Amino acid sequence: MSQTPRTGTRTAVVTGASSGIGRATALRLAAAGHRVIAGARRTDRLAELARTPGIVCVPLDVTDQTSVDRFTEAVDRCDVLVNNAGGAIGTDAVADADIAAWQAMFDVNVLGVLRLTKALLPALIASGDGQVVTIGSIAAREPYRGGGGYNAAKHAVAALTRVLRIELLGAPVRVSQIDPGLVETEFSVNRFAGDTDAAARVYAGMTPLTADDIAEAVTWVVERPAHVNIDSMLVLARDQTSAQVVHRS
Ligand code: 8X3
Repeated sequence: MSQTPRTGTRTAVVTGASSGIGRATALRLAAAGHRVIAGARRTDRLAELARTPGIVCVPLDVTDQTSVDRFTEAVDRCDVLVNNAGGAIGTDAVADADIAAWQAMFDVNVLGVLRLTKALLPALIASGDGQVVTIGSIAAREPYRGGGGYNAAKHAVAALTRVLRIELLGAPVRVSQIDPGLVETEFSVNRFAGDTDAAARVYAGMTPLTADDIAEAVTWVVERPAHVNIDSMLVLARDQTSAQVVHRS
């Protein structure tokens, strides 16, 4: 069996690539010599990414099966799928849960991962060394006050990812989940519906991770030799030890 590191060109599909961890991952994988197919809803931002050598951009809304089907038709090869698209809506207590917000979180975080994974699994298997790398969250491991729908959705992502790993045992596809803690991206601005002051308070007085820190972890996972499966990875800032325990100066 070959123990050769994965240094050859592979085609990586990255979802949610218009900003944050997705964008940083697309850029890092392209810089490492991989061919990247970047998908996202915000096509104006994709245009900017498309100017980067090695990156092809295709519109993608992971919550829309028609969009996923069109996107998949444009994917001629897929060695790596980075399921990054996702996000949180609000911090309501369960008692005050907004059903529509929960449905939206399940649609993008859980069903989005399912739609892309299901659509690209044949190509991943055909590649002979496929890899699914799903961006989970510390919220996938640890429930926290106000986490409600996001915790439930990310726990579901973790279950789906683990089941996939188990079901693909014996197939040439690796399955990994990378769980970031506090990463300063548009995540919190989106969670607080554009309230930049509320978003800034999430990272106040501490040094959060950057999107590129996670992109570097994804790239490392992708570049392990074919026989090495990094099942899961929790990546936290030094200033964070659990979901709601953060050192702030
Ligand atoms: C984002 C991290 O702590 O806001 O996935 O849930 S957290």
